[in-house]
Formats: sequence, C-alpha cells, structure tokens
Amino acid sequence: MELDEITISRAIVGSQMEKFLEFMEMDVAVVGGGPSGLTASAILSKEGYRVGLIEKKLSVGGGMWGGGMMFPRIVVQEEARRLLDRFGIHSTPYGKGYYVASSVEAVAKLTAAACDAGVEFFTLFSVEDVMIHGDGKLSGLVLNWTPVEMAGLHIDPLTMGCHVAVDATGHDAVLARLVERKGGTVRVKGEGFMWAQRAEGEILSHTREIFPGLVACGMAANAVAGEHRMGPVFGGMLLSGERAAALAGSLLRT
Ligand code: 48F
Repeated sequence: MELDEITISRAIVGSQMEKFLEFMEMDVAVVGGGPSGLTASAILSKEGYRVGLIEKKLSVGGGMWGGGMMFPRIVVQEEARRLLDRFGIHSTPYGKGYYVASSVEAVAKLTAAACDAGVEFFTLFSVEDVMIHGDGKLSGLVLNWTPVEMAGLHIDPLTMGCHVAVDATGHDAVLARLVERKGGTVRVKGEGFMWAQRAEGEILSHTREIFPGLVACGMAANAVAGEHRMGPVFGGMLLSGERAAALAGSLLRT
C-alpha cells in the first residue's frame, strides 16, 4: 500500500472535526479526567447518554497516575472494592479492608471502560468559563486549547453545549469557582487538612448538584464543601464518580 501524507492529515482533521461538531451539544460534559471523572463518564456513557470528557492535559488519569508520592500504587477500601472488580482492576488485600492496586492499571482500565462505553475524549481542551443564560441553569462550557491558555495568547474561545456538566476538576474545583466568581449561588469553601477517614466518609454527601445543571464530584465536591483531603486512598473518588453518574442520569430524565 502506498502511503499519502495528505490523506493521513485529512483523516485526522476530518474525523476529529466531525466528533467536535457531534459533541457541540451533548447530554453530559464531564470536566476532568481523573478517577472520579473517568468513573462518572464510563457509567453514564454505558447507560446510553452522549458523554464528552473534557481534559486540559495531554493525558487523562489526573492525580491517580502518581499513586502516593510517585509510588505507582493506590489503596482502595472495602466499600469501593466492587468498583475495582467492576472495571477489572486487579487488587491485593492488605490488612483488614484495604486493597492495593497498580495506579497505572487503574487509570488504564478506567480509561478503557470509558472508551468501550463510547465516551468521546477532548484532551488539551481547557474550560475557562461556563454559559448560564436567563433560565439560571448551566447550559454549556466555554473552552480553549490548553496551549493557547499556556502561551497567554489573546484568542477567543469556543463553546460546547450540555444538559448537565460534572465538575471533576479535582482540588481546584474549577467550574464551581467560575460560577462562584461570576455571582452564582455556589460557595467554594476550599479543602481542609488531611483526614482520610472523615474525607472518605463524607464525600458521597458532598457529591451533589451544586448549581442547576452542575454536579460536583471527587475532590471538587470536597473542596466545595470545605471537607478534608484524603491522600492516596481512592475508594471515595470511584464511589463519588458513580454517584455523580446517578445524579446526572436522574437530572437528564427529569
Ligand atoms: O485531580 P484529579 O485526579 O481529580 P479527582 O477525580 O481525583 C482526585 C485524586 O486524583 C487525588 C485525591 C484522592 O485521593 O486527592 O488527588 O477528584 O483530576 C482532575 C482533572 O481535571 C483536569 C486536570 O488536568 C485533571 O486531570 N482539569 C483541571 N482543570 C481543568 C481540567 C479545566 N479547566 N479544564 C479541563 N480539565
């Protein structure tokens, strides 16, 4: 077969632009591809919703790749073990109720599950604002290429519409802070000291619709609530992603 560079370029640009246009209006925009966002998007897409995952970095995985202090291992507690099993992530028991898994495998398997379920990934897309019109509900995202943001170039963004957005941006709680800064009803209290027991215990109650059309999950949910941080125990992230998917699904059905 004779290879033609122009065809290769056309294939890349054409197919990606097609997806970009297809996802200009989506059911759920999950912002942030860490463990909570990957879990939420995989579950929602499996349920048949059109889900786009917007990630500002080159790769998804967020804070999970690095495990604890660059040791590529994560710990998951008993309550979330079923999610390790659901996504086919191998784990080894460690003491009573703790399971250790490879952070690389965990990211790979969550990402694979999201791909298999039909999630469309928009990497190197950075959310810089949200759309809230007269009805007072979040209706879309304002985005730019991350390199544009990094270079400080003066280039206007584009927009993508969604029925529900999930703030899975981790410690920064980017969407929540944007809504807060522009006078929305959200207040981001900021996360507290490390206290794994409490932070993991409360994360599900903080995973909620924080503004009409905006669900917060993972560390973003804890940051909004002023909850503590938990370090490299990841059960709460998976459970929070699962809960965010359930909440987004019920918002889409009403
Ligand atoms: O930080 P991150 O992994 O969030 P998470 O799912 O999980 C937190 C844990 O990794 C860990 C922890 C739990 O044990 O404390 O930190 O809550 O992933 C957040 C993702 O959001 C992306 C960011 O690059 C990362 O991959 N992100 C942040 N801001 C934006 C964004 C933005 N403006 N636009 C798009 N993506």
